[in-house]
Amino acid sequence: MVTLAEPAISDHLGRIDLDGYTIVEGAIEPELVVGLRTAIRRLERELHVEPKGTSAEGHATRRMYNLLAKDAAFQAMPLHESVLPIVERVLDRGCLLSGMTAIDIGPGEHEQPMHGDDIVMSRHLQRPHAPMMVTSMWALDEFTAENGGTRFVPGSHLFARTPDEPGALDDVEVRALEMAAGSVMIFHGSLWHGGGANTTPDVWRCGVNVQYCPGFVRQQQNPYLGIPHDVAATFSDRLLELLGYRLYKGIMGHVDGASPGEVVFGARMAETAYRDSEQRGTAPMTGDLDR
Ligand SMILES: O=C(O)CCC(=O)C(=O)O
Repeated sequence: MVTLAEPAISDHLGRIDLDGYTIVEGAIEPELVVGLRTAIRRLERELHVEPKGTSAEGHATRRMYNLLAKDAAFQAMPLHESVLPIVERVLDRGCLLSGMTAIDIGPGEHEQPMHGDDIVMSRHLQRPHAPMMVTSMWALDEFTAENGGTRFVPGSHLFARTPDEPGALDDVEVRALEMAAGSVMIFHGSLWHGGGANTTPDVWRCGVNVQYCPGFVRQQQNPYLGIPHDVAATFSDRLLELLGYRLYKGIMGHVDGASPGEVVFGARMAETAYRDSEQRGTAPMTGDLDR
């Protein structure tokens, strides 16, 4: 595992600003990589996961959503010390887990259409804009140009256009993400990218997208309904916070004045809208929001 000290975090942030992405080499402990890959392949068998057959999800790709409800092994991912400190600096500590998807690209898969992960929000904001999503793509197998390593366009998070516009891809440099199992690419949600074609006869490419969004944005995968509350009750406080069980900036997401976590888990996650942030001095109207 890479322990991220301040100079390294600043380097990664600089790369994300400039190029739209950074790669944390050797980020993940080898035993965690093996454990996650084993869990994914076991669940694929047990749950009879088949390609979903859309152009976004693929015709030879096994995808699984809502991972935190499926196996306790996945709880280590959103909190990982080699990734989360970078994401928290791009967004802020109130960021949310937007979703986690296992993406196992099989032989014969075609290229996924190029897109930005925050394309839904880009329709409402003028590009380029601040990231409305930050994606960490975890390689659980080696990623190569042949087995479906993610294709991406460096610097495209700064483009005013989106990749679906006619001719948008004509004059851009498309790279294939090649990285060893255990490395993680972290990228700005507006970066143009897509899963690669798998031209190998028999090599699968297993990756997991762990995606985060600002605390004021709707999560792509709904954890409040997707993760049974007795399962969520076993999660750490920080993981519950990342799922949105506390309030963003002391107000966003409240349920009749209480945090969602207080409604579901009681005192452990209690927070009262307006009052608690005023007492902390971080209230939106009267305090220092950044404290
Ligand atoms: O599998 C990949 O390499 C990228 C997947 C992706 O970008 C997506 O599904 O949104």
